[in-house]
Amino acid sequence: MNKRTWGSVLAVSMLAIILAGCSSNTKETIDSTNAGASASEGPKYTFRLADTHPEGYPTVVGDRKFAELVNEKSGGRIKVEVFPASQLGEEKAVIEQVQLGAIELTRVSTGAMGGFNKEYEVFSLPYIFNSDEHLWKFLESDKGSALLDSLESSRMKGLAYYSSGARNFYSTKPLAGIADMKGLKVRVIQNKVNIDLMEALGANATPMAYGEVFGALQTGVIDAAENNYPSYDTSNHYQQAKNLILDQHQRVPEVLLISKITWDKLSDADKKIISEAAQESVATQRAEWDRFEKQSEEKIKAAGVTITEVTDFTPWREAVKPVIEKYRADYSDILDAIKKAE
Ligand code: GTR
Repeated sequence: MNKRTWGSVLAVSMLAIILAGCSSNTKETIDSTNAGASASEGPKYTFRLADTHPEGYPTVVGDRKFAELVNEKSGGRIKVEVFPASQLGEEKAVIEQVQLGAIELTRVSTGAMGGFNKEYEVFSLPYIFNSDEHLWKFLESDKGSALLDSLESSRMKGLAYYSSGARNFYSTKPLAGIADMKGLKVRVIQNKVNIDLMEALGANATPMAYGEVFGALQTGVIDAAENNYPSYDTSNHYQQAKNLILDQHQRVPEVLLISKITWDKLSDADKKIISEAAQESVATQRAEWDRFEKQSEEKIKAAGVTITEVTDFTPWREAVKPVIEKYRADYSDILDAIKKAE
């Protein structure tokens, strides 16, 4: 190459660099000023979403729908990788990681959130919701949305609630009525309300991680635990604790969370993408919940579990009244909103 050719190569290259610079500046301007700009323009992210449940469980179906919608709405720019089956750790440890921003997203039980945000303990109060319909009317109310936002003080942001049905006790020992609860060692999700609840029923609360419950039932470290039909099924607890009583003591919804550290980094347009995708994934999760819950119920019945239906909830409601009374003053405004949603 002679000097002249070198000169033109240099000039063309410089022009290319200048143009590239201009176009990237233009992009940034569009991203930060115009939320309606093409969704595929802007920073690229890959977020991890942790869930304790196995693939195919209704919450994981919801997580995957959320990930698909985020991908679609961002033109492939924001990816959410779902890690089911506690691959990233048990709920309490995952929530701590989410607070630090080390894991960006998680789906957990609001029961597990009780230890991190006092307001969330309200969901563990017994018999405050009469049905799933009542629960959802509350979750979709202004107070329900305010509770999602209130997590910001705990370094997280709630994006959406998911269905989780009613929780029932199950034991390795006979469990045909409230009197059989006396003296049972019952595993609970760790929070203060659950400990008081077990005391009111004459049982002993043993808080432990979900993943340890099967082994603890097997070795007799605990006698009993409690959960909804799908968890009782997929955790295989029904193979160890074969006495189930349908007392429906709690309806503890699930919640999809994002780390506040992650949230604060996002542009308004990306916040909108994440929020809308979360809200839109709820319909899929709820439909899958209804289907899966019936399927689990049939499986449990066919597995030869002894199931006791509760026809009169009065003795249960009476026994746990002191728990509600103890917390009523702390949660009076939330409890009023729950009552209003009846
Ligand atoms: C399930 C819930 C899980 C976990 C589990 C538990 O119903 O979906 O997220 O909290 O209960 O009892 O630990």
